[in-house]
Amino acid sequence: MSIKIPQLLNRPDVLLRGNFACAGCGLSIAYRTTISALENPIVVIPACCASVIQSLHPNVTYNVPTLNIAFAAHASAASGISRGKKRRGEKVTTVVWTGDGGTYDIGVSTWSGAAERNEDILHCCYDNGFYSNTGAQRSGATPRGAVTTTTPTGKTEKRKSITRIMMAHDIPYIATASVGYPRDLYTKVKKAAQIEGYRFILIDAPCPTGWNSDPAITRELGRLAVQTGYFPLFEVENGKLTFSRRSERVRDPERRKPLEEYLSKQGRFKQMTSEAIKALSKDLQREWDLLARFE
Ligand SMILES: Cc1ncc(C[n+]2csc(CCOP(=O)(O)OP(=O)(O)O)c2C)c(N)n1
Ligand code: SF4
Repeated sequence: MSIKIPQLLNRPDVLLRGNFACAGCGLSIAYRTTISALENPIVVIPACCASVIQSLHPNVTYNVPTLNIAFAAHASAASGISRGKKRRGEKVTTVVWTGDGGTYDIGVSTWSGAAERNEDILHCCYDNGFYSNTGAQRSGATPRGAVTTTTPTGKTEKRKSITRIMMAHDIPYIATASVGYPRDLYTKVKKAAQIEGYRFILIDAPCPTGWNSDPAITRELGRLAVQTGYFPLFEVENGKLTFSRRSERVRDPERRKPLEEYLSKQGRFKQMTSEAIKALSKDLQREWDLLARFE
């Protein structure tokens, strides 16, 4: 019998039955793991799949206080909540919960301002690498070569490095995590919750519907992303970067699983030629090298 996080924590589930998430949805695993780790969370959600899966009014499947807000307003709204609660002496964790569209693209101005002011906010981005709820369009997080409805032959540009953009804001805590390693994600959220100021966690969250992958292998895809070097796990504390144990292990490209093992399990990469895979590998290694400069 499998034991679920709420049972382990002896508290009610934060995401109730009857939600609209697709089978194997990485976002719902990421949400449940993250929000379960927090005491008194208040969650601010802009337009994205997370605002859709909660169900239709008057029903709601989020079991914590939640504010749905326009795309370009998430971190501004969260700033007001965080300051208001502090003024009243109420101890809460104000969370911004966005997709990659709301973090990499639409919504940059709101979080960049809040990060520059070092607002007391935990910003979590579940990254599925495209705009899933509006029909799988490309985003700044879409990797080179991936098919989306607006890149039908594969994206020709590289994926944006949101963590390096965040680093330029000199915020106290940045981490990457994956639904493939929920314990690592849980530990990082717990750590972030103890820190004051703007904190950012990027969570690799496979989307079987948009990636055209088997819903049963969502966690496996998360682990493969790390083991192939596609998605490095690390933390940045006050500007100093440390690769997490599982990524430190595959720092040497020779020790990584072949990238093809990860790509071949997703329909969005099916059309990639060996040249295109080489170009993607080059992007990935370049990002590793740039990150390593911050160690
Ligand atoms: C200013 C604005 N532009 C566009 C939209 C339409 N829209 C709603 S959700 C969405 C995509 C969200 O993508 P992402 O943040 O990656 O979350 P996901 O859908 O993948 O969960 C878009 C383009 C909108 N609501 N507001
Ligand atoms: S489209 Fe993707 S991210 Fe959205 S609910 Fe379905 S599996 Fe989750």
